[in-house]
Amino acid sequence: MRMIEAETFGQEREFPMMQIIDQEGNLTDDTHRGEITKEIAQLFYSQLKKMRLFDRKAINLQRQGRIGTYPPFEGQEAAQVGSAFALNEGDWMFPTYRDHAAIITFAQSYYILANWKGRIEGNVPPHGKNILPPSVPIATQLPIAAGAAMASKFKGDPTASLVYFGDGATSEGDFHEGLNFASVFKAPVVFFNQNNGYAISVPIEKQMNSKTIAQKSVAYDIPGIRIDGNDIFIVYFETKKALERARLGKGPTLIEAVTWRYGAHSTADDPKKYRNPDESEERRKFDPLIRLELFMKKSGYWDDDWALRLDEEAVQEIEEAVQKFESKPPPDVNDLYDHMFEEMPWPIAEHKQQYLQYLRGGQ
Ligand SMILES: Cc1ncc(C[n+]2csc(CCOP(=O)(O)OP(=O)(O)O)c2C)c(N)n1
Repeated sequence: MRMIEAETFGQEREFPMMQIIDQEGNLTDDTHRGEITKEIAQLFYSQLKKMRLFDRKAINLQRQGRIGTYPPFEGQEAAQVGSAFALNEGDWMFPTYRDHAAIITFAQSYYILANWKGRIEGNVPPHGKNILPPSVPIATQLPIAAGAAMASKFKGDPTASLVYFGDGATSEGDFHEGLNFASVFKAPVVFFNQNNGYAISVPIEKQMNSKTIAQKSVAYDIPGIRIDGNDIFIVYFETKKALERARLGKGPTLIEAVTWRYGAHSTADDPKKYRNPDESEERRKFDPLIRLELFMKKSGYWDDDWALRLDEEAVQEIEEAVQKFESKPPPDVNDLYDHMFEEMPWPIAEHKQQYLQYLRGGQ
């Protein structure tokens, strides 16, 4: 009998895509109708628009040689902004290299720009914000987030952790270790996956046989949900619910937010080599900003003057942030070496001395 239960288990658990507004801006679920006010819609739209403009600006900065390699996120704004807005002030964020919109929203600052210029300040979030530096080694942040959440729990600290990762990360061992530890220890952590269809050039169907990422929650006996990652309302309300559940000691949740990256994996690759450009244009039908605009127009929440002012303010805010980070004095060369170890290992100390000597004009 146990065999039969095991065989039917997967079939009983379906992971339908959850949504509150569809791509035409229609409300498809009434659950949160009372909470979706003009204020919240305008707040969400403002941040989505700012982040889209920021992303385009950052690509231009990279093209002009003013920052280093940059991983764009256009298309993924709702997934990042909606989930970041769901955090409480003292919660913890574990972002990846693509999650600039999540970082800026939670930090309420563009400090992360400095990171993409190789500045140490880019790894130090504004005071009082618990944000780790963006993780570039894929999935390594998941066990770290699970461990940090376990620490919060052991200390009786009422905070939750939110950890971001892509679809590709779910094929790494660290994904499974992170979920297993979090499940066993009922750690207050939310695993927030942005399924943007590709791990660099590898489409998701070549990477895994699982039908969804949400179903991977079954193996760890934790709740798993699949949401429309381009619908900021479902992202916000479901992330908030999962974070509250975590804070109540009920353990982790896996959220799969289905979305799309319109552009390149990073400014170092050309998506035309592995993806039909028409496909990305097709995806604009599901755009997170357009659907919110349509919803706001249908609800009487849209105001053309407000939208115009918003664009002007956003451009100004981003320009000021760029000026601020570009007006900093050149970085201290010691920053390259001084912050990893409490006691510097000798090969690094030797390398540092050689480099300083080279800069002084020696050999
Ligand atoms: C451990 C590790 N292996 C390989 C890489 C090279 N790499 C950088 S990004 C990437 C793809 C990650 O895809 P996904 O997790 O879907 O995130 P996305 O880039 O789509 O946001 C890979 C393989 C890396 N950074 N770290």
